[in-house]
Amino acid sequence: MKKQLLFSAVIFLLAAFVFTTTAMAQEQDTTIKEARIKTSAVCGHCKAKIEKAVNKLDGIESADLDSETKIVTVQYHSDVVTLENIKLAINKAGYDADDMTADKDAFDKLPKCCKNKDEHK
Ligand SMILES: [Cu+2]
Repeated sequence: MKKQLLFSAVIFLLAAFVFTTTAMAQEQDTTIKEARIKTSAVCGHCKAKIEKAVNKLDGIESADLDSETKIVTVQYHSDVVTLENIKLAINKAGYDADDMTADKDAFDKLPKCCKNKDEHK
């Protein structure tokens, strides 16, 4: 009878271990978040530049800018990189990101066609 009890305890501990490990693995997945950021992109050149700037950051799964809406969809690990960091990277590339405006020096260095953000709204 005592042996059976011990056996049950071992099974219980094993089950608890497997459950905890699975729960932890799932918890890691939930750190991936998706953000949609409105940018001041104008042309294909802008799209490439913004995607490159975002992808350069640590913790980015993917970045894809929609040429029609100028919205960049970013999948990122929220435990590695913050939404604000992503927007700052876009600002530093010379573009607005939602309510955060482009870095002035970076914007001034953009090719002329890429500065027509008001005409393309
Ligand atoms: Cu452009």
